[in-house]
Amino acid sequence: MSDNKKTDDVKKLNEVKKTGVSRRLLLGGSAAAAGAGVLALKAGLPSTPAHAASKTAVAPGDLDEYYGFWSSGQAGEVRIMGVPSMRELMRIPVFNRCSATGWGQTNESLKILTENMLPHERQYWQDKGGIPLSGDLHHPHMSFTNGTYDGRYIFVNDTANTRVARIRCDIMKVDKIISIPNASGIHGLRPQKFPRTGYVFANGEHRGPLPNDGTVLDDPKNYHAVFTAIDGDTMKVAWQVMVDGNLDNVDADYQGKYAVSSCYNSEEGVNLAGMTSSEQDWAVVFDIAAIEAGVKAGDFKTYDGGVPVLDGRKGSKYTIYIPISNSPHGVNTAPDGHHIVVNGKLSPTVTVLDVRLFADVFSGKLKPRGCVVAEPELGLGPLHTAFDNKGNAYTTLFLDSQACKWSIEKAKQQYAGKKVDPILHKIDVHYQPGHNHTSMGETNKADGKWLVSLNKFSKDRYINVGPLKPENDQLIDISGDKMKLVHDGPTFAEPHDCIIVHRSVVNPSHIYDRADPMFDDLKKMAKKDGIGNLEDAEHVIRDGNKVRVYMHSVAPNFSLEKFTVKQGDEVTVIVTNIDDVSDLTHGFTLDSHGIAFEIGPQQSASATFKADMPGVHWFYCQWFCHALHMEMRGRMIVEPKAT
Ligand code: RUQ
Ligand code: CUA
Repeated sequence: MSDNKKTDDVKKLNEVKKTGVSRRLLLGGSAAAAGAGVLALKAGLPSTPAHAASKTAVAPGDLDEYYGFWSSGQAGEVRIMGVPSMRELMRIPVFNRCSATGWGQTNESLKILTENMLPHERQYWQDKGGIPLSGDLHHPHMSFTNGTYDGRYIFVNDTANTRVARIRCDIMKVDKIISIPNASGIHGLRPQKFPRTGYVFANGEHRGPLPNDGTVLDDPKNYHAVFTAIDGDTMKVAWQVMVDGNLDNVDADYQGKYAVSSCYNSEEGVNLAGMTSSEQDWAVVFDIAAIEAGVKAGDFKTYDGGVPVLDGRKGSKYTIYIPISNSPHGVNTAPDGHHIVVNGKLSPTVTVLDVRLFADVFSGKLKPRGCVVAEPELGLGPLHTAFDNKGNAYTTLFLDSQACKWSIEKAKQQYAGKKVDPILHKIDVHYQPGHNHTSMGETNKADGKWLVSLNKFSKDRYINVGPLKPENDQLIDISGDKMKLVHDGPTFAEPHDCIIVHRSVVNPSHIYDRADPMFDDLKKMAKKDGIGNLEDAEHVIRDGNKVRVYMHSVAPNFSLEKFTVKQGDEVTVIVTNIDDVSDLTHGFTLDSHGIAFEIGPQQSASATFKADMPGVHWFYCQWFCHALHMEMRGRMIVEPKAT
């Protein structure tokens, strides 16, 4: 580098410091191009916060301000999006099998997928030859500390197989999956917001017999839905509460005292005195301290899994049932910390509860509906509500295909008898929105910049791709008085829900940490095989008809260019990527054996298979890692069985 060039770069860096434009713009670009980039960004990116949200285009080389964590419904994975660009950045396999990363196939992922299975699931898994169960992932939510995201974990539910999984945000991979006993169809899921997560609350949507062992069959009167609190640190079920009705969605308060679930009841007149109407549905409030005291006092039964199940049916001291009109759906706590919105679904209204009044309902001082402080009529099919930092709420109207912005305060005034209209603005979305979400909107750091509407139908918004159409995720600028639709983004099946997290909260690592406990099993195995260090392993260890093949990868080589086994051997290949450069991922694919997995920088991964075909089988690196990537391969030689 010439001295002149150096001085130029220093000048530019100083300018960047002043303008706040990313240093990355300068790397690799010519002086002129970089200078022009700085000017263009200066012109196009007003720095006042009031206008910041109107800039939707994220220029090449520039970074998004938010991470979006998107569920993928029946595709079973989580997707990381950039907001506001709406670019898909990464996929995190969870309840699916992933051909790119080897999820559902490496020994490490199989352990996570299977170690906490319930016995019947394990049986089913084995009967299917170890193929991962399908998944239906609806609700991704980050762990909280003091009412806002803390960047540790994302928790997700699987409605299809009654599971809850946890994603480590430092490496963006799943580290725990548990099956929830005694419940069916884990649907609504939210972490405790305060003081921290803490509990992860999960709703069992379907009602079933307890225990579900064949003693009760076609007798729906004896079916129950079960609410579950999972310890987010240990990923063990802490306790469960049996309720009346079917549970749908859930949210937690900002005080750490309550969880609130929407609850619809298809039953008529089940064992409940004082029920005013057979069609009446509820919001159920769970008193966390009372439940914990009940567990301590032994006021529970155990069924599957030995976890305490408390009786929280109507009239119990653990719950209150607040009557809500027909079939409520989403439950959303406002960032003001006091209001909880229960969305009417079949009713055109949303019901606003005030958390501060719950204690009086529990004590009997107030009637259950005494904690209702507003019930505005918004339009047809209100499903979910999101919030800004100015006291406004944004509700999806499924049947009207609209987003409705309304004022919580005005809705309260209207409920108190004043003649005001709480609705501030409506816009069309395309089409039939389910969930919506605002930037940081489920935390006490809601910032009122962006709203995403997750629409279930795209219909005519994209060129036709056949009978199965994508869903349509729309980005709406909410920084002004009026909502402004600024982006359409197609998505594959089927983002039910998302969260939008400021990037300052999330700090993933670039490479794996060799000291990470995730490698402990492999280290132990290597040690047993007399190998001191996975990193410099080039070993083929025979143990009866089991063979363990240790190698490392370093661009563009595997440390073993061939290894030899016998037909019928059970072979485990363990690869450690000793490259320590960001983005230098290798892979191990074994031809015609269904084996392919990712090995990130400084990661170890392994897979086990049967070498039942005699002959020569090539293995190769499937991530383009180097100019000589194509040459990064080797041979497995399988000697035929002696006849
Ligand atoms: S629910 S479309 Cu599965 Cu989140 Cu409301
Ligand atoms: Cu290593 Cu391609």
